[in-house]
Amino acid sequence: MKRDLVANDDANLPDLQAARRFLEDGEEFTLTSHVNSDGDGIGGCLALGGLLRQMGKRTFVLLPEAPDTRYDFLDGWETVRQVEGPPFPQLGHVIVIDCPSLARIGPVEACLSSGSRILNIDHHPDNRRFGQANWVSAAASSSSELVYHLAAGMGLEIDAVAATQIYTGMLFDTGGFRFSLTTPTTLEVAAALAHRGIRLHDIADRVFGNKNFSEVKQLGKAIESLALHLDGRVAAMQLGYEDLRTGEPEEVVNYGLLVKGVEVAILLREHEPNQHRVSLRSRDGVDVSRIAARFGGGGHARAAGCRLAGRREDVEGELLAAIAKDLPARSPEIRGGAGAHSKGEVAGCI
Ligand SMILES: [Mn+2]
Repeated sequence: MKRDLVANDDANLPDLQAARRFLEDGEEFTLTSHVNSDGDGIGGCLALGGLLRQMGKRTFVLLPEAPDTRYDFLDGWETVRQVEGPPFPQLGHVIVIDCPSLARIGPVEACLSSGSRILNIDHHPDNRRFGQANWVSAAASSSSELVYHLAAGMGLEIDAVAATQIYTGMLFDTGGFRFSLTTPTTLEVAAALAHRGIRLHDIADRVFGNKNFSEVKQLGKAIESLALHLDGRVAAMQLGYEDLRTGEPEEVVNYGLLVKGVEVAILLREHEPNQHRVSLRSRDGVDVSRIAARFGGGGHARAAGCRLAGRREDVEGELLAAIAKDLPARSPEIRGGAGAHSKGEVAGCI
């Protein structure tokens, strides 16, 4: 066991052993993640791919779409392939990272057949354990943190390259170690990675700064649309179809929670006319994954999403009606106003 192995209290030993056997048995692995892959998915795929090559395995990262250029500083980013077809390649050993269900890999699912064998690495609480092996823990900050525990448990050498990739996933999903999925173990793993000599401030700048001018202007548009509902407890923002030409920034939703007294933040992104991607964030008290699930979506308690069709006003009305049912009764201190919320807790990606 390596000196700096950090135990994950929630780690299930049979699951770890099954994951290990899966990796030892295969010779060639395709790693993939969800549509609109983020720092956790891309970082986790690249890290585990590199670690498997240490074991003499062949690995490929295949994503539903071209990887976000935000992560082009990660070693191996340029080798990431985007799925193309039909005809779709038929994959053997597949590692699915950061997906609660197989539907989340979008077009990559067409590359799976009855002969495909899947290792499922994920930290979503609603994970369906769809793999032949499942390395799943909702107690982990990120799927990348689970890659760390797996690699450490297998005695693999986590060098600065892998450390940078894993740290990127953890940093992204915890919003810079601020969100509710940040645990003592998360910080211990981050410290172990930092000891590899990775460039902490550079990574933070790449993940959270480094935006295009147009993206920052777009953020301004979203904030301009900010409106409060349900007695100031819900903040809603929207970006219309025309506003999304320069990208679809999901993290914008977090700005709604900056407002004192807001318990739930909503962002509607109209990616096609009258087709909205909905992002939900909450402080303690409202489980937005339940609200998203009512509309066919899902996610984490503090961060979730779904899709809705219709006019923006109607969609917003439906969401507000659903949220109103789940808002807890206000405590007297909250009625008193200022200082109602000391903790701004939101989870990371969905
Ligand atoms: Mn994640």
